Amino acid sequence: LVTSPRIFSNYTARYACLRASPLVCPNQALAAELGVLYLHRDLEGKAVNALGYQRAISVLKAYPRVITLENFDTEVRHLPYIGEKIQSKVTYLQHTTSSHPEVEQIKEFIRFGVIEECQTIRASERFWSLKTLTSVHGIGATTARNLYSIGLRTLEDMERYYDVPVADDGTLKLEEEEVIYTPNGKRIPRQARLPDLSTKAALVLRNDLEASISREEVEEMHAVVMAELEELQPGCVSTIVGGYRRGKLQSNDVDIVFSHSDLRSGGNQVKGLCRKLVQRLYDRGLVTHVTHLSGFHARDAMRTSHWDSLEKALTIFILPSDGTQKRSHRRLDLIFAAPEAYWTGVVGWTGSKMFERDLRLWAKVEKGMKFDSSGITRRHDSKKFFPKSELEVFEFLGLEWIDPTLRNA
Ligand code: DCP
Ligand code: MG
Repeated sequence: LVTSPRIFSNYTARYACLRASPLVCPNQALAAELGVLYLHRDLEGKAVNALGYQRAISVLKAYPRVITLENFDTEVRHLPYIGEKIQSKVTYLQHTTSSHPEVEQIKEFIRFGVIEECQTIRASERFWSLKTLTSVHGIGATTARNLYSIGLRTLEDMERYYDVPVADDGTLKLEEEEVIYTPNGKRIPRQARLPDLSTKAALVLRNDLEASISREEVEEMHAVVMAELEELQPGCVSTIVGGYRRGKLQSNDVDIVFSHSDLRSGGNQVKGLCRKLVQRLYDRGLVTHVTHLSGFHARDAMRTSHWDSLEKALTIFILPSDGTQKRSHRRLDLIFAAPEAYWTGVVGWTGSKMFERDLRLWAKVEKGMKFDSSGITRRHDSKKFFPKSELEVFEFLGLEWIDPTLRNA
């Protein structure tokens, strides 16, 4: 795949949704080094600068050859978001073009195999602390900087700060009201509501939640969830989306888009199903925590900033123990689309993040459409369109087909 010239035909395009981006590219080490600069800017809250690096990395991921000093001068520096500032005709894009990474940093990497600023960043205690603190689920860069400013540096500092109880054997434990995980169905305390994943619980579960998930386990989780769903509502369809669908061997979480196969039902079979499924998985001891459930908290109804209007639940899930292996808590995102919104849901959740960002931008700027996971809306008259396949989503938006495994922008 990496060497096939055809798949790279669009590598000069400004929009990530026009470029074919393989999982592993010929300039992977450079992308990783620039990734340090991206992460550093992101942790420090420099969003525009971070996006500049993110865009440059994304462009490099679609470049078909190993970058050398020669092709850098003849070609690479002229790619979008790299090298000279490009005056975009579209004012919407302008703020992103002014923050491209320094040409010199890429050249430095070609010459020396490292970027000096990255060395400095890697040697900085602040960088490692912020990275460590944000590794806890639910702790973002802003919170991490606040925690750092009051003296927290390590996860142990966080445990003390959040008052996580330690058991006699030195292991961390969930507080009584949070003891809800029962891999072999032993003990499920009755609770008035599904437990949120508190920062405290995230700290206790951090080793589980930080570990990556094999494709085999992703598939097993999917099968278990589908079996439960089939009992609740026969005839549902689903696609595992996210990084798994893009071919990643190890995922950080599992994302599944669901719908019902009966197109004539008008979505009645799907309405409210997300909640019911989560409750059922919880009753079975499969879901232990819920970090977000659309329509669950009263305050959700007030929020209008959701990035789509599909029913979804972000949960913590654990497979039942089969007696031979220890099971780990995993993040599991369940997304429910009405039948007509299934394919926009699948496209909208397959990613990558940069692919999705540019897909929305492309639809808006170039096609006068609003794309999101719940459908496509023509901007001037608000007419809604619901493509009947994934290919139709691409065709409708005037895009060439890009295989999911080439959406790793
Ligand atoms: N997505 C999005 N915007 C969100 C949430 C999700 O565009 N607010 C899309 C893009 C993501 C996909 O859904 O690629 C899944 O999101 P993840 O955060 O799970 O990321 P990945 O699945 O791509 O990688 P991994 O889970 O392995 O980290
Ligand atoms: Mg994912």
